[in-house]
Amino acid sequence: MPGAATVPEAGLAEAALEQQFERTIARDQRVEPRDWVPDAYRATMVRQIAQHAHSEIIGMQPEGTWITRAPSLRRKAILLAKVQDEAGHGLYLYSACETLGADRADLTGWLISGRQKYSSIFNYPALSFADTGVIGWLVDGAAICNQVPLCRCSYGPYARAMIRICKEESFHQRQGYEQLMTMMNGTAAQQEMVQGAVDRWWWPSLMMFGPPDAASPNTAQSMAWKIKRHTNDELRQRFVDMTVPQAEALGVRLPDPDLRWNPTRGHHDFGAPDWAEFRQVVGGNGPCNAQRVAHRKAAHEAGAWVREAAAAHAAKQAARDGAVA
Ligand code: BYC
Repeated sequence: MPGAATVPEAGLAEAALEQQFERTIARDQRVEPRDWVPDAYRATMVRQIAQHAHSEIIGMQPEGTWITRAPSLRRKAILLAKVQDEAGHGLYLYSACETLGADRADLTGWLISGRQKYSSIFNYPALSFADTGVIGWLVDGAAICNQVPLCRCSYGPYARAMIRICKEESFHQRQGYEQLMTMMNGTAAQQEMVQGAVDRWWWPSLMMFGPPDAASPNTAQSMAWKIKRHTNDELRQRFVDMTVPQAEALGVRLPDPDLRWNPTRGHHDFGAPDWAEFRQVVGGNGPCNAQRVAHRKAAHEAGAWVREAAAAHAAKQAARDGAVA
């Protein structure tokens, strides 16, 4: 019976590969693109990295609307550089995703068709210039809390991408804070503008960490695989504890009547975000979802000729190189 022996052998080989994978995770070593991984690990990593990449790319839009309206050349140059950094983060992350066998064109297609998610936070509008500072302070601040532990993620290419991204996000956070400090030392109208932006972005920033642990279907498995190192609620708490003294130094009020220091816990207590609103936004019905995706789709279509030209150039180059060889 030809082939009969190969089935158990294949099973044996797969079991050995699985053990090797489990050993890598248990020893806190990195999984690399050449390594065998369970299908579910690959699917989880592609989901998370793609969602992260899409967030960086869609995340250019709220602040991007202020580049032409920045109040000075200096602020325009800073904002332009910051938004370009987010594009760079998207590119490293799409590359990391490709090491798992994902196709870049598919990923973009899945973003545009709504099959893959991106962070809820970018579905809110940036209504005043102060919003660009608050996005730097709170949104990049929340991103750092979430992403510093991802530098120790079990998937090597993602962990390494996170190191550089975190350095740049830290710079963005400080730059946003510096902008807000300047505005808080300005006129009453500027101070009001900052407070209004904090009121708008506080709760959506808390939602960036994902649903509460009890409603997070992926956390347990992602922690077991050392993709996530902390739960959503642990990181949300860390962000609140980090941000409260910064808000005091800035002179702004965080819009939560339940926010207070709890000496017993050694942490701040805080109110619950509106999880119904979170579900609406993640489900595609936030204030700017349609606009964000339509804008990305239009940019993708407008860029088709660049992709075609680049592919034609690469084909010509390859033919020329082939002819020389
Ligand atoms: N928004 O089981 P859970 C930036 C989804 S951009 C939308 O807890 P998980 C920046 C989740 O994907 C930084 N969807 O999931 C850029 C899952 O989906 P499925 C963006 C959310 O993965 C420009 C479902 O809900 N950062 O810094 O264990 C300017 C259940 O959740 C959200 C990242 O992408 C959300 N907020 O944990 C400025 C970080 N939360 O299974 C700044 C990388 C959850 O239904 N990602 N979902 O398809 C992560 O760390 C994790 O994926 C999460 C969620 C903590 C977000």
